[in-house]
Amino acid sequence: MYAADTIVASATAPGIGAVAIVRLSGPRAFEILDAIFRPAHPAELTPRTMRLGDVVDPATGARIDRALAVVMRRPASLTGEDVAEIQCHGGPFVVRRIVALALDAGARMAEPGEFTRRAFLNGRIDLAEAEAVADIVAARSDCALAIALEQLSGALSARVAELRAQVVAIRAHLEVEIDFSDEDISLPSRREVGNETEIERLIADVAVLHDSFARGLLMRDGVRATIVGKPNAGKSSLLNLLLGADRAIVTAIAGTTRDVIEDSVQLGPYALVLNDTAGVRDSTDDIERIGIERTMRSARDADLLIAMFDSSRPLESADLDVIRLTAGRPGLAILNKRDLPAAIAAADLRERGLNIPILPFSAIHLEQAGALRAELTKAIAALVAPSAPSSDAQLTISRERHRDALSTALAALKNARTAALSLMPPEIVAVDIMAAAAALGSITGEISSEDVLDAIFRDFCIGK
Ligand SMILES: Nc1nc2c(ncn2[C@@H]2O[C@H](COP(=O)(O)OP(=O)(O)O)[C@@H](O)[C@H]2O)c(=O)[nH]1
Ligand SMILES: [Mg+2]
Repeated sequence: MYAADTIVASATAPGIGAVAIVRLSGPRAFEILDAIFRPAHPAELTPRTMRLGDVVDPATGARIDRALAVVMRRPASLTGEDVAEIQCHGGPFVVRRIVALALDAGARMAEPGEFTRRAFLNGRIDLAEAEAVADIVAARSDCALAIALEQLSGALSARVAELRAQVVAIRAHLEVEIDFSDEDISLPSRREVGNETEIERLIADVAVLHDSFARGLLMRDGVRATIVGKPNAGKSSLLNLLLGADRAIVTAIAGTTRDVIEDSVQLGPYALVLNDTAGVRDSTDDIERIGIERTMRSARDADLLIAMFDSSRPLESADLDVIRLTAGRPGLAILNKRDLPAAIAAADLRERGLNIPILPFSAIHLEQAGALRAELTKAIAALVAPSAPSSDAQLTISRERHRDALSTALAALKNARTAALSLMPPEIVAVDIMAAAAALGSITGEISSEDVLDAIFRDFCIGK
């Protein structure tokens, strides 16, 4: 299906850069390029070959910029349509002028994500791959990039297609039962055909992919860690050390940090979003009390807790509160200020029930940052590692739309299982089976409504 009109937009970010790209796609792309671009050495336009020339205003003949142009013929192009691109100098005014010339020559301004949307509609990429394009643009860490690239390469689409094919195969078995149910011939019983075991295995496989969402989200958006500990334990010092900057105010006055301070760091392939907090203690100061409430909220929402203890001071009730906060949660304990004479040791924390790894530390010694980063990287890796080492356990989904589609498929398969087990007529089981197939198909866009497409491509920028 080809769009009738030709769209244009700057494919590069607004602002000043060395180069900007103006992109045209549609049936008139070459004609419009021809109208506004004069090659320096006239010759046939060879697809995928850059040509030097001038962008000119066809109305006046005035030169607008010296630029490179390239064309890609349909269907082997980004959008599956004829595509022309002009690489011009990266100034906002130049770009606006060239886009305006293309509009005058008959193009229409592209909507956000319209190039990618056309690529999808023309079968160049499926919906999951289109979403991966947006995820690559939004990636903030190596692992966010890695899952987006995996999805762009079609690994997720292939897996979903595989699952869907299995669902359709069950449907085919049911079809046989439906066709022959009126006839007086002996069919293998449904149990022999194996519908239940097949459905059972499918439920398990779909669940594995569905459950990878928690991990995928951590990989895509980063792991949220909250630093908790009593005032003066060294939380803000730790944040500054990890960020390599004086982000939070550090003083010897307990209760200096009032609000939650957030910033993020790269740790190996991961992004870690750090929250420094006011600290855990009873306070009569109103502002500090609000800060402490926020500490508790941040700690509750965190993926990982960094619990700080001051080794130079005896344990207090606030430390015990911190130990309680870490119960059953992924975390790393820092036994700080080990450069000072020790009042407590790791064993004291263990005795009080602390059950996460403990790192003896000194936040005022810069050279310790490496050890801290290594420990934190380990803690994050444990969090995002697949729980089951099965072959497709590495495959992760990272979009709510995919998770929701998989939940729908899962629920439909479970209904089908119930129906099959209670020996419902095959027609009834088939309804649920088809619902599962439809839900899986919606991930790659086999079945997709305009609303779904609008919601997905709305998040793209213009020119993508
Ligand atoms: N000797 C020593 N002092 C530290 C260490 N870490 C932090 N401090 C000091 O402890 C005080 C409180 O630190 P701060 O980071 O503000 O603690 P917070 O209240 O937990 O945020 C400051 O004077 C820091 O310089 C450490 O490892 N050793
Ligand atoms: Mg502080």
